[in-house]
Amino acid sequence: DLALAPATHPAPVPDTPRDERARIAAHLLEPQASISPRYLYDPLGCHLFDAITELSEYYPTRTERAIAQQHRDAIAAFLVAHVGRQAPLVDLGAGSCGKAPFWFGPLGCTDYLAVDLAREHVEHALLGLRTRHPGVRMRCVALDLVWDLPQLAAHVERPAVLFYPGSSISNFEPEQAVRLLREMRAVARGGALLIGVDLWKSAAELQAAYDDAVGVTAAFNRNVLQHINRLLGADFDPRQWQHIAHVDGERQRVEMRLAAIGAQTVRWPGGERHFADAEYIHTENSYKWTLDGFAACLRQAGWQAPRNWTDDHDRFALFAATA
Ligand code: AVI
Repeated sequence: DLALAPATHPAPVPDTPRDERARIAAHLLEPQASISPRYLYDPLGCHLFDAITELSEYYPTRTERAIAQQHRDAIAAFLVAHVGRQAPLVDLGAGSCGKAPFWFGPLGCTDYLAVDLAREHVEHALLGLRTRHPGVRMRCVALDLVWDLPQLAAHVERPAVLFYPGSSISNFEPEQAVRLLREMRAVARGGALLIGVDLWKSAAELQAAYDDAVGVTAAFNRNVLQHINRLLGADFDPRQWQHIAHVDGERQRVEMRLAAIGAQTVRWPGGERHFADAEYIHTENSYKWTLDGFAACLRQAGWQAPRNWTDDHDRFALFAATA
């Protein structure tokens, strides 16, 4: 199991654009260069991620959906037993709002709060949803979960079900995950949590899921360089970088890397970095949990009575817990 961090962690402080550029540059200049995974999600990156979720090798999305369908009644019964019917449903990182409506009926939801950084994207999704679910009040709150999650409490008036699917929690360091889960608990106002969590499995399955045959994940990863070129004014040539998915058994995570194809120097206003042939930039961690490890993480964040539902191969889990 992953070692969990101590009980309190200060929230990071948000950047101004200049700070943001300085921070991106500083990470590129560290001995082990890195780019934050947040920069994977420019508009093209969002489309490429949607395409990833359709790949035969990328099991999480489809497996999570199957678990929800198979265990819908039991999961809803657990949540309703704690919060009652008609509790607000708070969809964290809602995106196209594709997953939450499945739970409207089972939870008797009449109040839906979609939370995402991309307000326009969510507002557009809500237009269609409103006509299909006229009895549900729908609101959108645009905020960055990493910096601003505690602010969400002002928009939640009573005990709510917080919904965080897709194992997005995987892309945080375990100690950061505990901090976010603790902040979620404060937002839930005594309600409950429903969260999707990817599980540790064979290196071969993970390798395939993060380095698919068609190369969609490679394009998703390389696209981060175009995004950094725009943000920083850098001159990365994405064709000169190879996508690598590295399975780290000790840390129970998959690392995405971009390795230089040939020695090269990347320049931006006020800085440059030389990369040797095969030297890599670290772009993402995707932590894979064990059932016990994630239950411990929930408890450490103050959540109670964690329960989980999995698929037949224990590839993925839906966890529910009470605040
Ligand atoms: C969004 N997140 C849960 C995905 C994952 O599996 O870690 C991002 C991703 N990276 C490569 N493929 C998918």
